[in-house]
Amino acid sequence: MDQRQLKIEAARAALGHVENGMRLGIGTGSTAEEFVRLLAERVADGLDVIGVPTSERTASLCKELGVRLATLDELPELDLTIDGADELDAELTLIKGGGAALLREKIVAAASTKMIVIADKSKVVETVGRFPLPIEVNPFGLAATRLAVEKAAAKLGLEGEVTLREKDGETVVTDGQHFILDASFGRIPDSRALSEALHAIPGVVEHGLFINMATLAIIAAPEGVQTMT
Ligand code: ABF
Repeated sequence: MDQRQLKIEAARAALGHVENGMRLGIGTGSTAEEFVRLLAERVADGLDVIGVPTSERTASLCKELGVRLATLDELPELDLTIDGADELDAELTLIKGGGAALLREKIVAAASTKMIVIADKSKVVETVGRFPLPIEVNPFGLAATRLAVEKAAAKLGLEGEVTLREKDGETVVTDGQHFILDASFGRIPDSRALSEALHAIPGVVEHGLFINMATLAIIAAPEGVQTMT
């Protein structure tokens, strides 16, 4: 079974948690997109749900496939968010933001009663941090913010390169018009301490550590689909 098929299996299992009438947060990334495709098939068959997308990219796909959307201002309380992740551990601490949508993903997840993470097994790690931690920052004072991030991490014994994300030679700009710093600190044993330290830096808008937000993870592996709570 290839990786795309695993993503589809995780997405299919998550669809089993979607009920008629639900207000859904809809994630970003290739796994979340498989979920949108399957959801759209169910919508075409009469399932009545309304979605709040976590990115412009997801909004476009939903519109193209006929999934009804609202803004988070129109629907400030959601029943369930289904989203992918770059990494997760056994406590359901996540690293997200590889797709540069972490701010909206976190706002939408925080507005949801439940959050289901869908992923293939390659994303499960013992301790998060193999995947560089995305940190969304305000463009103003970028150099000062980067320095502050490095110093805050060093106090926690974390060191590594903190690089400005670029794509095709251009700085990546998020849907919220911010930049992304990718921090290669390696394993992050105390994610809560790092989260607090990053939140204390004024130029940091948000970071990709999602702690105590996911209520269930659906993990697809060649041997079958498993859940983690
Ligand atoms: C979003 O998409 C992100 O938070 C995460 O960065 C990424 C995972 O993408 P994929 O499903 O393509 O691996 O969920």
